[in-house]
Amino acid sequence: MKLLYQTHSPYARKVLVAAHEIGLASRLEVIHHETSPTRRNEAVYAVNPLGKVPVLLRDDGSVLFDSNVICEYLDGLHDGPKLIPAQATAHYGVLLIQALAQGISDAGIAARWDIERRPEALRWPVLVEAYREKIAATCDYLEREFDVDAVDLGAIALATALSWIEFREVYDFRVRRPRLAAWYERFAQRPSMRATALSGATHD
Ligand SMILES: N[C@@H](CCC(=O)N[C@@H](CS)C(=O)NCC(=O)O)C(=O)O
Repeated sequence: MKLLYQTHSPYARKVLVAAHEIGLASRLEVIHHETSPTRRNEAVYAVNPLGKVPVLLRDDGSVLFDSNVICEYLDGLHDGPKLIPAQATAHYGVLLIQALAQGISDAGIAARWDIERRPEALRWPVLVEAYREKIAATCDYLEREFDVDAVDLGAIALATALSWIEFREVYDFRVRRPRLAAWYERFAQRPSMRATALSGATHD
């Protein structure tokens, strides 16, 4: 299978960390693609009408996109402990944490447009603060509520989202959140995380 990837995407990294954790990374040919709404990547658009990575090209020629969809698909390909547990309470607990993590990445990327990507005259600091407030509230919620030491899709999504906001210096999630910070430190030491460090600049 081919994974259309980006070395500085939290969503693409989430898929690759998941693949490492379930022993499927060696089955993926990882191909880096630069994407930006301001610079059309034809190869990515050819397989995903949203023009975004990650995209999974399966061996039978079919295509999956969106990190949530790809992770769920990969989780069905192995017989080990599932990243998305079947039992209802655990299942929705994991999906909830994944949703919060996606929200952190989405808000972080949106904030970064107004921090450094948009032409200076068009930036709006009010919007940056509004997005940072969402990230702050989510981190506060996680500091109170997130109490998991499992390696599941929620944890993977959260670790890759937090690593991205730190990598791009969008928001310091460690301030006033010792539990979340300590959890992240432990998770970041996993071989799956160490094998997939974020790197590279955005090309708009
Ligand atoms: N919800 C999608 C988000 C994917 C996404 O936004 N990818 C970014 C890279 S970080 C991208 O390719 N952006 C290009 C664009 O917005 O045109 C997922 O979870 O896979």
